[in-house]
Amino acid sequence: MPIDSEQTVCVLGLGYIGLPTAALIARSGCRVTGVDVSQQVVDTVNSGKVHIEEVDLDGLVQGVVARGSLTAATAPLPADVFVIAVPTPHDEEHRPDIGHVLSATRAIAPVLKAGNLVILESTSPVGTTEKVAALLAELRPDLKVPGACSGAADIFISYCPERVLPGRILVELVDNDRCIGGITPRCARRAMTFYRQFVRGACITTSARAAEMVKLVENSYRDVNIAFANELSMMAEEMGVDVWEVIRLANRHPRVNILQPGPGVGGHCIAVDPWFLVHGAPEQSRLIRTAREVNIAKTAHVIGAAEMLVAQHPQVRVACMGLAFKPNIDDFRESPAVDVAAALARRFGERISIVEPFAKALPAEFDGSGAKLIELDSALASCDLLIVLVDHELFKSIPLEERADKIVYDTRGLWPDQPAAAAGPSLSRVA
Ligand code: SAJ
Repeated sequence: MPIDSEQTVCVLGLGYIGLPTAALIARSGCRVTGVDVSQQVVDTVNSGKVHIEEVDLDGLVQGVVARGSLTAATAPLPADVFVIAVPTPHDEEHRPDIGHVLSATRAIAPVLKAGNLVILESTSPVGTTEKVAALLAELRPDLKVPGACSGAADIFISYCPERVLPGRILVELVDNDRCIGGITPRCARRAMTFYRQFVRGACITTSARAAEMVKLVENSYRDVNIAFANELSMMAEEMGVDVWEVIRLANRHPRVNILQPGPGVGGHCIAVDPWFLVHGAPEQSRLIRTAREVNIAKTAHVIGAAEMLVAQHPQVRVACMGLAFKPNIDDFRESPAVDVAAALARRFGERISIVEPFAKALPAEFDGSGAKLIELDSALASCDLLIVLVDHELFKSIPLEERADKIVYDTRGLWPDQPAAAAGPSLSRVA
């Protein structure tokens, strides 16, 4: 479905969501300006290149830039549609910071015209879209802004969160259902018309506040369920039971589907978004807050257990297997695997080696520690204690004969056939 070729779109924020979104809309036949505060990002995109790793994104961006459908700039130009996809971080006390959303709103205010559609896509605390509307009403008293005027408004303002999985972003941006919340029902319908032009999934309208909460609920749901698995893993370790077997067997019940324990929850969404909900209703969000605390505690638990194991085997070289925040990707930010491996490297220095097939060099957390990045084959040859932190396919495929006599602390349940007898303390294969 090609977009109306006259339609112009301005996407603010050229990060993991903004750039793929801008490129997809451009591919659909629209003229897109991608806006980013970083001149370096703007120059990279304008040269047809990408500054982030995502499957097939490089070819797509190269094509739409070459055709002139996507251009990057450091400030917004007048357009029919503005899509805000900037980061919403939180401070040390987990208070959400919508400063970038408000800056982007200030940046588009001078170029807004009657008939324009403004869409917020950034994960945001409930009520943020209303704040965007209030700010626009303040900055542009000449425009009738929805929610701040009586009768038909001059512009449309909606909230539509992305829900794509890193590594599948281009597929999921098109195929996933979209939940579209308007400041008014008219705003939601206008945004739905826009998304229907390049989304194959269902587009469902609601209020802006509900759509904001939907996004936060999705990631909190996953966080709570991972916390359940992580809590089970610590309980099973205490009781001397193999948690992987317990989960495998419990999941044979037709209505039970327990997720997998690990060294904690990483990434930029699941470990962050629940705090937005907790902050919005602190008294009522006991379960969600506790789940966050359980998942944070799991990383500390793994660090303690791994340190104990390494200390108990003073002559043995140690390999930490994986640094990414989840399998088969090269993203090492917000990764519990990095937290665990870096803690070991700081304490045990040169005894620690890191195997990470997706890394060319160790991240800054390892600077000065003495730990080294080594190939899998040299780790298997030189290290007798393996600490599995990421379930990369490459690690899964290591046959039993290459690891049967190793001591293994497997935080991901990667090798169910690992003989427990080879493990020394009760930690082996217990996450
Ligand atoms: N994890 C476990 N056990 C599991 C599943 C995951 O420990 O059984 C860990 C992973 O190892 C990782 C973390 O959770 O450290 C998060 O990984 P993920 O694959 O669950 O999710 P993300 O962060 O890559 O993407 C999530 C997705 N949200 C949901 O699945 C509800 C994605 O659809 C969202 O678009 C994305 O957050 C986002 O941008 O909000």
